Amino acid sequence: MKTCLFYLTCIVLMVVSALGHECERTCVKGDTRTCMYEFHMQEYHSMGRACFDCPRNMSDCSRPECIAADGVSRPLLAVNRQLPGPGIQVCEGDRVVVDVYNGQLSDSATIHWHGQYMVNQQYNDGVPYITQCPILGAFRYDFVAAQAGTAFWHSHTGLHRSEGVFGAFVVRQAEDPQEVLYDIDSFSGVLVLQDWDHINSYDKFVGRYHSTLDDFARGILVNGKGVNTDAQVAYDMPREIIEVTPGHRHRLRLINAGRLNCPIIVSIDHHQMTVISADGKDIVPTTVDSLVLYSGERFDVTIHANKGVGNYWMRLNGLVDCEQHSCYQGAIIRYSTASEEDPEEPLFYNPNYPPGIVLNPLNSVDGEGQLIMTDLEALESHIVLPAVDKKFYIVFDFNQINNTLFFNPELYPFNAVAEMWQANTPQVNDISFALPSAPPLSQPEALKESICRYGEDPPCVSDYCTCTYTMEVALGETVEMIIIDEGNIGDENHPFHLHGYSFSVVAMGKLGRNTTLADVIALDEAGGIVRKLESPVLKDTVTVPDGGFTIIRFTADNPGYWLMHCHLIFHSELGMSALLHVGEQSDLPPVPEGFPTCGNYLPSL
Ligand SMILES: [Cu+2]
Repeated sequence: MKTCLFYLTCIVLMVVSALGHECERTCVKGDTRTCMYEFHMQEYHSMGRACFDCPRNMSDCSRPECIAADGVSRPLLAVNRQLPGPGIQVCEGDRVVVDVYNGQLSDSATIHWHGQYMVNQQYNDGVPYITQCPILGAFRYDFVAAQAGTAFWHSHTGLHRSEGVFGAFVVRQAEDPQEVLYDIDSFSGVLVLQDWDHINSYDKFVGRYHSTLDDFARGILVNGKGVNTDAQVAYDMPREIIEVTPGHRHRLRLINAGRLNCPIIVSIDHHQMTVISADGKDIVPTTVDSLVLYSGERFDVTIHANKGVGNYWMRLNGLVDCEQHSCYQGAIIRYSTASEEDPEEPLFYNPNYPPGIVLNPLNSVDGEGQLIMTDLEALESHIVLPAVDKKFYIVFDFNQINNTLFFNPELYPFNAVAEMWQANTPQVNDISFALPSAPPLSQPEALKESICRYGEDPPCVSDYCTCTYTMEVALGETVEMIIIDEGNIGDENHPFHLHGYSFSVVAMGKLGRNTTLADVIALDEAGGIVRKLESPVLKDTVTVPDGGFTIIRFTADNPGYWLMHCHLIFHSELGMSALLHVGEQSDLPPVPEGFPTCGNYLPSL
């Protein structure tokens, strides 16, 4: 019965996806709708039978339910047999109802709406064991799309996002303050970027932490498409094509849904980009030659199709974990009257920024021609209050400890194994975040068993400390978070993401190849850190430079339990996370009727 229902739904979905969803429309003031979606999640395969003779017959690669990717056949996890999963494009104020059907053989799921703050609809944030129980069968998300801008959705369970469970979530406005800057904001101008691999993430994760496998990516995809750049012999595959109308200014919405540490440099041959929005929030337009997106970030840009009619490369070059295998990709900016062919210029890996201005460079805060987040201005002017009620120091780093998830301190401790076996543990303030046994939002008593609080001694006896690390804030307090990456190991960075809020990015700095909490505090006390309090950019995800810091501020006006974490999936799943608890249980809307419950069953003997 379940299978029959599934296929019937699929046929309906195919028809719907060919026509476009009824909510995908020009937004008109006063016209808000209820937008219904069905998400069917299932283990699936790229280059499966739906792909027929792809890539020999190139048009077969675009058949419904064919996930061609870069032509490599591998298992994955998909929603509605699509990669990326179905995009949701609605208007501000629409009610979004998504029924998630978990068709996996043995795993649970949740969906997080990255970029929606869920004010008064906290039960929809989609974090397992924090805002809801994991979905075993089916679950309905039902919320108002309250934040306009470019966002995305993804599973927040295990490695799902890494396996393909993500998609665009775009909220347009009837009256967009940036409207004068572009002529066309098409539904197809949404570009979901991701790093890509040729094995599944579970093999990768287990291989990385229980054996000696690397954690490097093997490619980059744009809207699930691209050429295999890791192959000995390259063969053609369909690329993403962005059609532009000569003479017109187009709005493109870029999303990095990536999983490993693969910051992506985006540039377009012979065209500058004007950045108009960061993480869905309007900014004073800033023209650049290239920009970097870290996992979880979004930037909206406009490009002016005012060059010679033709085809131009949009180049995507990966950094850090995308460097070892020289991961790059090309999408095509095609003028509508141009011939259907690839651009003539050679396409190759280049980890250097193209000449000109780069926005958001990796681990650099003051290079020539470089703009960082504190150089941007929010479009709507605002002043950040000079005083804060609560200040938190959040130190990200890899620690060389006996994480009992991979080491046995009695049998094979960290220091007794060869270097190739010494997997480091990503932590926050020397603690590995542990999920409680039930979501505190609806079952607050569950938190008591595992909670440890910021500023208190954690209840740990060994060098591996794990608990539900929580920062407590009263409703309405102003908060400053000084996020530091000590950078002791490697030359990585961490993209920090906070649920439930956008925050002002007031400072960003780098002290050296590595640093310490004490050094950052000393620098700050000596007046060495200037905070930008006039119209700083508002974001929900921001990079923290290696050996440096990023300082954010916000008013804690959204009560609830909000996860904050590194957005790199191996890091967050290993506990580079913490919980922000704002307000009291009485500040929350009532638990929805029939909301599922969960918990451990360990009765006393
Ligand atoms: Cu990280």
